[in-house]
Amino acid sequence: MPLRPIVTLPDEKTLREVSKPVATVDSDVKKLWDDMLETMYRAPGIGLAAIQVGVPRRLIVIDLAKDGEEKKPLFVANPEVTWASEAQSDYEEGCLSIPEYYEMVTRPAEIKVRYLDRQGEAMELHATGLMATCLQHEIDHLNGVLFIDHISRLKRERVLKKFQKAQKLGKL
Ligand code: GNR
Ligand code: NI
Repeated sequence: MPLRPIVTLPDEKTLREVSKPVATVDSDVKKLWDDMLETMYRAPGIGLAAIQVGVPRRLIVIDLAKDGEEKKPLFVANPEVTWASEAQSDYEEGCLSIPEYYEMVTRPAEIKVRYLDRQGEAMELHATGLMATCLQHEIDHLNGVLFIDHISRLKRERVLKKFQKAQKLGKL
């Protein structure tokens, strides 16, 4: 089952789940990462959390390579932010679980993240720029947090209503 369907709003029951750590990086984890990566490339997107394919595990894939560039997938398990800069940065975010909606989000400009890599080894990564933004966006997913939680309540409720209404009308 390589390509998996992406969970979108209004399915908050799934998207608000808090994902559980993986005990070990085993073949099941690697298979899920591979399916997630394929699903993300196809979407296309630059990051994906396991809960976005309905699996409540603390697993992420990211690839910031542009079209035509060599792919460089990053496989992340059980990430923990160990440091965040005081300096903030603004980036216009989108989410595969909130199709066709984009809004500016302010987050720490740089972070350090401890995680397990594809070999199951503990790693620490210092992320800046788009990588810092994307990692924070994905780690939020593991905690049931969406980027619309970082914007105004008015905008958030408008988006949630739009997706609820679209589903009622059979348009999702
Ligand atoms: O593909 C994606 N693009 C993106 C752009 C700005 C900030 C975050 C992202 S992540 C998103 C894919 C996604 O929904 N990951 O959870
Ligand atoms: Ni997302």
